[in-house]
Amino acid sequence: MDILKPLQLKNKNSGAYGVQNGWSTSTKSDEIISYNPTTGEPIASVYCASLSDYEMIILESQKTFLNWRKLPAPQRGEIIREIGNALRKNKDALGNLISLETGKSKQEGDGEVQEMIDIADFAVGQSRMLYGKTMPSERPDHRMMEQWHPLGMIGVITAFNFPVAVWAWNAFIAAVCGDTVIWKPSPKTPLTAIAVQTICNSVLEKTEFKNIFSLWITDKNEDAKKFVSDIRIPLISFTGSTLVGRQINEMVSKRLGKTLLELSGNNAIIVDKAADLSLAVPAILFGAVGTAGQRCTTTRRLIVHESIYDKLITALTTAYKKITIGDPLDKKNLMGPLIDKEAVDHFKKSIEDIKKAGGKILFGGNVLNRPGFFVEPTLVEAENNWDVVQRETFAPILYVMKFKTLDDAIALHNRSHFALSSAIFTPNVFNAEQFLSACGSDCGIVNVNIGTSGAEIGGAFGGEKDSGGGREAGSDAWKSYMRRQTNTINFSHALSLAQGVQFEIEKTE
Ligand code: UN1
Repeated sequence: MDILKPLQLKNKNSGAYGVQNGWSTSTKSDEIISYNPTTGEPIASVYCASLSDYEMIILESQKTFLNWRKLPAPQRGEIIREIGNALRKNKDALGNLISLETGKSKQEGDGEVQEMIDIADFAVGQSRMLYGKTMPSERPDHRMMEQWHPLGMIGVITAFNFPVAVWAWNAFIAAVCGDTVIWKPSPKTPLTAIAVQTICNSVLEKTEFKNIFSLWITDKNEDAKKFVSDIRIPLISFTGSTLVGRQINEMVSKRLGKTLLELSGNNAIIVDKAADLSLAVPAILFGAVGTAGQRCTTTRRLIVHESIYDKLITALTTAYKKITIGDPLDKKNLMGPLIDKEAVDHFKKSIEDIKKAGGKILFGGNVLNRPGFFVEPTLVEAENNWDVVQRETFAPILYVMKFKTLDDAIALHNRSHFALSSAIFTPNVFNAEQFLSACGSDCGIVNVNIGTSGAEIGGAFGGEKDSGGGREAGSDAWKSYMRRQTNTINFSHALSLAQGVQFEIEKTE
């Protein structure tokens, strides 16, 4: 296939990088097939990484870490700068592959590569800003400070929906912090992972640090459990469902390891009575329909002031009719397929549950009768407390509900197990500030007059409650990849104890 060539992908690819000579040559294991969700047909296959591949990857990564941590952080940043440049060169080809393998639109596929480039640039700057504080000591001629040191080998488990950007948030920041990274991508998107590893290798092969990034692709639950429970990996960063995140958290906590969890969301937009609908409508559309509703930041609930409800529903249904659905590689299409049959089944089940609960379908609700895994973007009048509304269906279903007062809207908004991303559309500064205040949205991401999805990398990304509590990407998320060390240095020639404690042995003449 032409799309695979520029990225050096073959019909059968190795699913493990980081063994002694680079890619594993083992062909004994099962093959993982990558399917094109637009047609349901196979694209190419990958040899599943074996447990012996895994052991070798761990050893090589560990060896690399011992030297990588000694390289001054700004020099580590230089290597990430070059990887960012290699991604710039491959943006179009990688964007195509993301679109082919995940079914997201070409524009969004390219956007995902741009997100990688942005975080690479950010990481370069961060490499000169791994700041520790100094604090005044209570003792004379003492100095106190803190330093940040790398943790070691970081395990990164990513989901199919953002198959490369979320890896880059973790990997580039962890790398400038001095960690090495072992990646277990979703077995639904193995090809994009291999392509990214290949692009990184084009830079790393020229350095002494070939194994700062390694890859092992497996679809075996048992192997994933081994990875998560491996005491040699101090931090597991996981992006995926709350259900799996909870299991991972238990396994990692048991060994007192650290986790960074980016889990499900049930993100809502509040549309206030004087909201500018020319801003709100396109933001709702992108939030609910972008990536076919398969972002963790997808807008799933719409809480609308009763006075503008009819007007907004009319504007939305008119806009929904114009959404172009089809081959995501064709730039005229705004929406591609869901990832696989299972996702379509979840969509169907939710539509059934909506009907049973008495929900009114205002638009869509059907699976499209064509090859691949296409469904209609769907608008439903629903009640917040219904089970189906409370769970995250990874599909383009938007639940609409009304409110009278902002207090009611905020209460409705926060009545969810999840707390990832949220937004309000209002020109009213009082209402906007109330939503941003401690008594407002309980989410990790809270926006005014922009939608819930499409966050920039500069901020810390993550949510609260069942959304996991982790923070990745910008701001001070780098601290998750490092261990903090507190230092007290005495330059007084006398030993004094803190808290004024006296502990002296009586002097005998
Ligand atoms: C995800 O869906 O897991 O904010 C990540 C966004 C993207 C990242 C989404 N920048 O929608």
